[in-house]
Amino acid sequence: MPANLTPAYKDAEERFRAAESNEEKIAALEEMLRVIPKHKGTEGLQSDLKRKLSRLREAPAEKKAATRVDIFHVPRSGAGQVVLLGLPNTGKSSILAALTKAKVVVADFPFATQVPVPGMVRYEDVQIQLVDMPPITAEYSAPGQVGTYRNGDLIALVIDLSQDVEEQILVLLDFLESRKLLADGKTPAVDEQGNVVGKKAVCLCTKADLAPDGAFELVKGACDKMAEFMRLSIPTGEGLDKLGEMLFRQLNIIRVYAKPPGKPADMNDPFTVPAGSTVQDLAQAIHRELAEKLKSARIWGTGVYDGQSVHLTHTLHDKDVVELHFG
Ligand SMILES: Nc1nc2c(ncn2[C@@H]2O[C@H](COP(=O)(O)OP(=O)(O)OP(=O)(O)O)[C@@H](O)[C@H]2O)c(=O)[nH]1
Ligand SMILES: [Mg+2]
Repeated sequence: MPANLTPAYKDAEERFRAAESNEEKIAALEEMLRVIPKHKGTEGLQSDLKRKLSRLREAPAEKKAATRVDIFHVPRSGAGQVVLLGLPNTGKSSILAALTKAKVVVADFPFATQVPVPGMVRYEDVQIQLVDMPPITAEYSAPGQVGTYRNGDLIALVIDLSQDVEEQILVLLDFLESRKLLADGKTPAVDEQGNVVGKKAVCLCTKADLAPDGAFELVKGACDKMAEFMRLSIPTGEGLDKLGEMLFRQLNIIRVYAKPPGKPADMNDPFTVPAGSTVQDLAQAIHRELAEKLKSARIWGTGVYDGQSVHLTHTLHDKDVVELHFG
């Protein structure tokens, strides 16, 4: 086996080994194929995985009762997935309770949350998935928990400003760094094959209403790998109306409205694509097979005149309206 497999691959492989149903095995194999470094050294392994996958896909359907679900695998939904990370009782569930419709347990005792619970945070016309998590401590984190963080797009550290912030930072950074989960705010951790290993992280500082002077500044000074810091308070509402915008910005995505030729665009339902995406990338995101037939596009938005015809390599901007012409 090649030695240069990534932690993401090894996680998926671990899930494959632990899988009890074909459905779980197929999901794990698909993930392994998605994240496996693509180079000559892994070609044999790639075809091996593909063979296993097609054999499993052809296998007769299993009885439902045999299916066991990995509770730490949270299927992605919306424009991006943000996963909370914090010590017990720091206010993680309270953030979901305030900003989403998810049914979470908020309680003044530790370990109130025992499984991940996703909810949707709205920012303008975009829905961002926020995942409440069980807490971690210096001694304990649930075995499947790392997988949830690796699967997400962004990690949000939750630090309770009313408690010892330095101790919390120590535990959280140790958890992230020992598992190579953390990327630098600016340059992501990339392995030899160019695969992004670490995740971007932001820091949500909770209970701002109870914070001693200087606590927020202390957090900012001690976590230089965070992309952004935000003060939050449930009782005073501080920061709550700004969180959606911050997550949208840090997810580094743009929304684009697709317009059928000769008809108005549906301005209520944007596609979201990574910032820097081109017209061709958008077509791929909408429909892989149709994308091959894409011939030209017209754009209303940033840096163009209304309805300008552009090349397929044209870089899109947030809120562009795009009319795709297929041949
Ligand atoms: N004063 C104040 N209390 C808060 C704030 N946010 C949460 N709390 C309280 O802190 C306690 C813990 O809140 P939770 O949201 O359950 O904390 P958690 O991080 O989800 O806890 P675990 O699930 O055990 O990890 C509850 O009593 C909340 O009411 C805040 O901004 N200000
Ligand atoms: Mg909780």
